[in-house]
Amino acid sequence: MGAVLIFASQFGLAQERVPLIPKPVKAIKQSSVFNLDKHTAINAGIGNSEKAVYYLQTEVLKHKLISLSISPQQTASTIKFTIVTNGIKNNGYQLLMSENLIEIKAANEEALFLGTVSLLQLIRQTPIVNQKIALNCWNIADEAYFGWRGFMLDESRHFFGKKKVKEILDWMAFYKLNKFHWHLTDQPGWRIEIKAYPRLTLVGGIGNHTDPAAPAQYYTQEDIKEIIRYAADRFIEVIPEIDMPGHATAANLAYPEFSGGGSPKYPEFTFNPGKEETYQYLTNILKEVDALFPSQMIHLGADEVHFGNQNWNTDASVQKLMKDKKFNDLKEVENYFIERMADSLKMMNNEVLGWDEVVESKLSTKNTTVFWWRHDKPEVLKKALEKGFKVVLCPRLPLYFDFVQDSTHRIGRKWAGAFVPLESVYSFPSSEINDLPKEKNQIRGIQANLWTESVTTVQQMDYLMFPRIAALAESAWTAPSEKEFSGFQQRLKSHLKLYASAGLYYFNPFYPKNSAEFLNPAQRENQLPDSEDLTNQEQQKK
Ligand code: TNX
Repeated sequence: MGAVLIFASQFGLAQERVPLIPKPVKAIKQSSVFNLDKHTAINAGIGNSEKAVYYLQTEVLKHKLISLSISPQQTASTIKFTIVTNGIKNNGYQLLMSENLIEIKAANEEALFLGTVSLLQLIRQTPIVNQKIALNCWNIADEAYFGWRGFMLDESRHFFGKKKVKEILDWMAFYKLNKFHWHLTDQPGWRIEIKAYPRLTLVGGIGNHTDPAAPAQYYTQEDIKEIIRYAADRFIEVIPEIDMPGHATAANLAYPEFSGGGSPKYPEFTFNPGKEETYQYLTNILKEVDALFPSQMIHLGADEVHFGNQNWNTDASVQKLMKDKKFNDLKEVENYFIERMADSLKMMNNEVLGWDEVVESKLSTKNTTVFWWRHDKPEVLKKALEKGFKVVLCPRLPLYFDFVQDSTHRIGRKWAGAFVPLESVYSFPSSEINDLPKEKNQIRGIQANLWTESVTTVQQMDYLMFPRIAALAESAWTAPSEKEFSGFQQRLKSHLKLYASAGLYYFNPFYPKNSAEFLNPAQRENQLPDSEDLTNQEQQKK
């Protein structure tokens, strides 16, 4: 009987779920407890772990009001950071916990940071009692499945500002997401200061999707640098998007001399591909962008040009270009434009990123990453892979976080009756996508995109992001064979409590089943205005 009990309890321990999102490769529960308090010392090698150590100190102080000091000595309660030269893969880490010592080991500082994030998740989910946090010990060995774990925010349609962006970066770090794609220009507003062309923000920054007369809102170059630094402290790379040749309305209001006109529904939508001056103008803009962003990648957009390029059919300079180059249709003009701009980026030693419309062009596959967004066009993804492009997967279904989550929700974009429930984000990518023929590493990773036509308040943003961002993180980090939705849901429960204490207006997927446990978002939601019922532009076109 005794033996059975012992066996059962050991089995019970092994079965216990480590409360981490994303789920690590391996986690074995230990029987010991590590008490973290103000006497706990941080032991770190010099010159290789400062950022991770500093992050641990500031986060523990912020969330638990405990200040940890660095000490060269190992004490009876130590957290030790070690860079190891062999045995751990580049993007992997080990987190080894025992009664007196927590060790984080990795091959580089970025991976040490990822191990620190895991430790912080354990710390934040453990209550503080008598000024001590009694951490259950785990031995964890972990590594990322995808290298690109991205989130895109559109701040042209609505502008949210530095405070909210920093908050997003905090949560991205919490979930080991590492690429912040910043959509800074589009029809309603141009949001990045360009010194050579001040009217881009002074005029182009005026208005947003709901109010064309809203006072100018934009990021100065100092603001941009501040955000980049904040992200870099969390090992997040910031990638700017300057959308062209379509979605250029705001820029064209500021500098009409470079406008290529639009269509009745999308006036002044494009830059003019027929004028040589346009290429100089946009190259000058990209040079400033390149100097600001250390990522050495710029996203050129290149999406949905056909929405508003009707004017090209009659514009004298575009017509001349078509005649000179013997172009047969406007798609060839579009390809020519994007190839010219890619040449400019190449001179700046930048990688070219673009939405999946660029698959048709002759861009160098070596230097270009295609963002596959049209989930209803799997053939475009296949073609991108066949041609040899690198790809980031961000299909509308299920990775557009502006889409409503189910039929009863009022917040989000209501798009042709399609929803993006939590489970669909969790189940991405499907085996059909995983099994597509490709070279190793051709798929760089996955990304969720938050377009903000329907997002006017931070509450609406929270509701659309949380907890779908947690599902995104696990889809990006954890190998598909290791994912399991019911386990994820269990681990998610205590994360919802963190959302609540952070004051987020999150969606509770367990409501009403567990409503007593959490705040009641369904009721709160009724107090918010309905978001706009956006029509599907593409559908209308057909
Ligand atoms: C499509 S995705 C767009 C965006 C819209 C979004 C709304 C893409 C490359 N273009 O301009 O904001 O749908 O869901």
